[in-house]
Amino acid sequence: MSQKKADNKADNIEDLLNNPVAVKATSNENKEIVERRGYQPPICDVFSSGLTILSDTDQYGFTVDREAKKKLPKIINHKVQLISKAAKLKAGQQKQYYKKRNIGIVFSGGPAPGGHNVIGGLFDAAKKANPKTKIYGFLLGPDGIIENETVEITAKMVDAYRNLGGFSMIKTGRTKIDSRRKMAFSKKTCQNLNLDALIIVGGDDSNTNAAFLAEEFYDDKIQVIGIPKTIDGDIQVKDLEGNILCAISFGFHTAARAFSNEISNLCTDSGSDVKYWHICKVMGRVASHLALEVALQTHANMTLIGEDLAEYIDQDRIIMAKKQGIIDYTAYGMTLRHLSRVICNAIIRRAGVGKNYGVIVIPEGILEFINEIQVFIIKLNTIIAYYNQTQDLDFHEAFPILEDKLEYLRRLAKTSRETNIMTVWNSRDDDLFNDIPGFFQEGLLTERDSHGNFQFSLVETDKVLMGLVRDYLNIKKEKGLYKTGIKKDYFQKVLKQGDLDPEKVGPVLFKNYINGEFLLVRENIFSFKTLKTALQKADLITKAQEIPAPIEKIYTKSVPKFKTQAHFYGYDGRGNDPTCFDCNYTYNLGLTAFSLIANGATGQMAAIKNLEKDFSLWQPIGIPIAPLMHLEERNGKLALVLEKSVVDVNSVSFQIVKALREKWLAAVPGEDNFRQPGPIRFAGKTEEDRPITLVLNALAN
Ligand code: FBP
Repeated sequence: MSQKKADNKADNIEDLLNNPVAVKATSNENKEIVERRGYQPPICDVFSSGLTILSDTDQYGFTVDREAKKKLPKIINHKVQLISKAAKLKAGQQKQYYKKRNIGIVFSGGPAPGGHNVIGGLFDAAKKANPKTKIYGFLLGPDGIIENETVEITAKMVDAYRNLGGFSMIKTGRTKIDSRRKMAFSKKTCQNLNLDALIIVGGDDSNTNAAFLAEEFYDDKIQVIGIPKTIDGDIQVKDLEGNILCAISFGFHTAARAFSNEISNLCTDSGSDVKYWHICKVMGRVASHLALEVALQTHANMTLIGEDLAEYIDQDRIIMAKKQGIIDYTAYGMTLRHLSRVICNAIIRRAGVGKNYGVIVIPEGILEFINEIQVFIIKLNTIIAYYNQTQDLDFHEAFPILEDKLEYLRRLAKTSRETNIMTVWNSRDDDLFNDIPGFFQEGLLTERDSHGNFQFSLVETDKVLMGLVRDYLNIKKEKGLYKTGIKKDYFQKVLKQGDLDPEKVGPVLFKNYINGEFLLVRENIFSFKTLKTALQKADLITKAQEIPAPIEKIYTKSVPKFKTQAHFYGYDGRGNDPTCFDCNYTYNLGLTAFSLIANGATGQMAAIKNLEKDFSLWQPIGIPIAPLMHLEERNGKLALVLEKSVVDVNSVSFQIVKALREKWLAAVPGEDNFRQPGPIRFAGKTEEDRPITLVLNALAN
């Protein structure tokens, strides 16, 4: 290209870039974002006067863990605190409430839609109480506290992120403040910033951190408040009597709605080109709350719920064992093999009515509920943690490739009996482990996160399961038990078009010709050769004759093809802009956090009671974190952590999903029962403005 031509082109591009249409079309801003930023969430009535008071209540009790009592003595006796509106306080109190403060806030763990509104609510309340108050954002999660990396949050920053998803304003990280050293650095940072209070927005592990920091900072009068965040929805708090204090963590509704929209689109697609089974893995590190909500939102053909599998009892095995006078412990809980059979049976039943397609939802954490896998996870956690504690190099650095890791395990199995040092891995474990596919072994040996958690999102759970399903389907196919049902009138039409008598061929070809709406090829016909033999035996053709084309066509159609497409729904939904529910919830959580701080609380989690009800009934409260802690296996040892809440199989929402399972599987002639929730709509009234799980569970009260 000549220099002149190149210059012209550059000028042209400059002109184009400055063209108002191009400027608008390529801008980062759009109408939706502008509308979102301008939305002012409604505030709970208790905040309307700008002044609140706290009162401790004995109405709600918890079973307190002995270890929690020992480790968190200063905050263990804290009570649930009710927040109410105040018109005026006593002079001293009022001064305290409105005093200038320095407040730090940190995001911890995975992003969850609504985090920016927590900052928005906190910022608005704090600045209203005293415009001189400063809000510091710790950058990149708890590392920001340890390393004193902060930014002072300004009105401009808050306004830029109002009602928007992600944690982009100050970012997040997964570091745990779990050593004396990190604790000391954190304290130093808070003292250097002259902090009055620290707010930790996080999941179970981060709220655990909040409790330990509250205990540590107690005498320095630095208040620590937790905020229940995680798309997994596993921070739910009930008291001893089952009263719901926190129905769900923030971000859950948005992620579930985002996943549901995508999965419902797949339902539409699969029901249109009728050739794929879509295997949808949805996030949720352990609990299956997200999968349950997706089931309610989409009515996908099959949704597995981990907690349900854990409850499974194989009655046949129990009866068999009883006859032999023994107890078969393997009958309790679902095995991977058995689960693959349950899935196969559903696929075969749908195929029988001509439906070689569908949508299966698999929760990311399902393996946690499969006994045999759970045992491996715990044993390997212990081995890795022990190695890291006793050797200079990290386990994964010492054994970078799978073969090295397997070799180490092999050695461990051999020496376990002799040395008595690390006895959790014996030769039986090693044999069983060597039976599973390499990519799955690799998954189970994957690096644990900073909290010692197994990283389910890194394991191709769906691949493991669907591999077994495929094998089992092939066995069923070979036995002639997996066939595509052929619509009777279609069969009759095709045969008549080929001048053949369907009434003569039908009973020879199909096992249910007389009564069936969808015809199933006989089990002894599983190849062209066996088909030919059957036709000859019935004198429909001679040995010399070929299989007539219409019969060949019908037979070919009756042989099912199991084609799958795998999808993972996680990071995408986690980054979605929040639903109205999450916008309102999180803004009010920010206001609640400030109210707790202004009233001197510490070691509490800001929460909103009655989330399952109408907004007018939402009740901001403070929940003491310490009494919610219990002992759990982490890094191969028992550690005091906030208890995760998994799906309650007796809950109304689960029972309803269970009762509708068969309907949604739709292994009968006719249409599927898919539901289309549609995309997250920010403006206007949506059909349901809170998680369906919550709406249904509220029916129990
Ligand atoms: P949090 O509990 O920290 O909010 O994170 C939840 C989650 O999104 C899980 O659903 C998922 O298993 C995990 O984070 C993924 O972790 P990472 O972001 O480190 O890949």
